[in-house]
Formats: sequence, structure tokens, C-alpha cells
Amino acid sequence: MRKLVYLSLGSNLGDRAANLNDAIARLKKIADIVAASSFYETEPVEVTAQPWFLNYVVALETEKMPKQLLTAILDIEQQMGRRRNQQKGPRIIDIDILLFGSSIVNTKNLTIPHPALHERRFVLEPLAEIAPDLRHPVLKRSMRELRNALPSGQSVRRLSSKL
Ligand code: PH2
Ligand code: MG
Ligand code: MG
Repeated sequence: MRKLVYLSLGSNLGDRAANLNDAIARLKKIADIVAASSFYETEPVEVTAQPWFLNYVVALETEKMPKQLLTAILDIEQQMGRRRNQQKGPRIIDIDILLFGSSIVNTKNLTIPHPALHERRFVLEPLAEIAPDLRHPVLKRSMRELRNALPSGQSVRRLSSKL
């Protein structure tokens, strides 16, 4: 069964825009990209002492199962030279599964919906840009509602083009 999947992509090392473009080119080889948000320049959260990120969100369609897609994504991150040092620290590329149709997954290595989706402006601004009426399958709120409910404080700035 074909599922509509939303991914969050981020980079805060090297040529950030080139890294995001490289990642999407690689994702196109394994799935059909059906939508992409603008790029956003975003303040780092959780680990705040690191460079600002470029973040965006893409929608894709796939026949893969969640675990298969995760494996393919981890491969792409590795092929792009990602090394896992500090948790939540600087990275040339991070690709996270946000939503997988309306599936709910709770395994050791994979939680869907992404457990921090509803708290992160760097996710909800781009997600509400391309899918404002999409519903969170657990919280039963639209992405627009979740975005509007965020406390102020995480700075994100939409860039006019994809650079
Ligand atoms: N990713 C994190 C931690 N903090 N902050 C921003 N602005 N963007 C990110 O992609 C990000 C973050 C862990 O994955
Ligand atoms: Mg992440
Ligand atoms: Mg990740």
C-alpha cells in the first residue's frame, strides 16, 4: 500500500543548502517526492550552542514499510558522510520521519509520529506551509493548529527561495 510520508531535513555544517539538495536528490532515487516546503533558517533548539540550521519538510509516496524507509534514510545519511558524535549536535545532514500515513509506530529504533514534532517550530512552520490541514494521528490536531499553539521563542525565518 502506498503511503504518504512526511520527512524533516536539517543541516548546520558545511554548505547547508547544498547538503539539503544532495539529500533530496538521493531521496528521489528511492521514493516519489510529491511536495517540498521552502527552506527555513532556524535557531538551534535543545542543544543551543551550535550553528543555526537550514530546515525544511518534504512529502513523499512510498510502498516501503516504515523500517525499510528508515534503513534507506540512515544509508543516505551515512553515504553523505554523517558521523554520529554528540547527540542532537551539529550535523551535515539529518533526515527524520515525521509522519507515515496515519500509522503509529513505537519500536526501540523508531517512533512515529516523531515524538518532538509538535514542540518544534523548525518542523511545524514548514509542515504547516505544505500541509496545514494534515491531522496528527495521536494528538488529533491539524498542523496549523499545532503551529499556532507553539510558545514564542524559537526563531525561524522562511527563505524566499530554495537557494
Ligand atoms: N535538530 C536537532 C536538535 N535541534 N534545532 C534546529 N533548529 N533544527 C534541527 O534540525 C535540530 C535542532 C536534533 O535532531
Ligand atoms: Mg533530528
Ligand atoms: Mg535523525
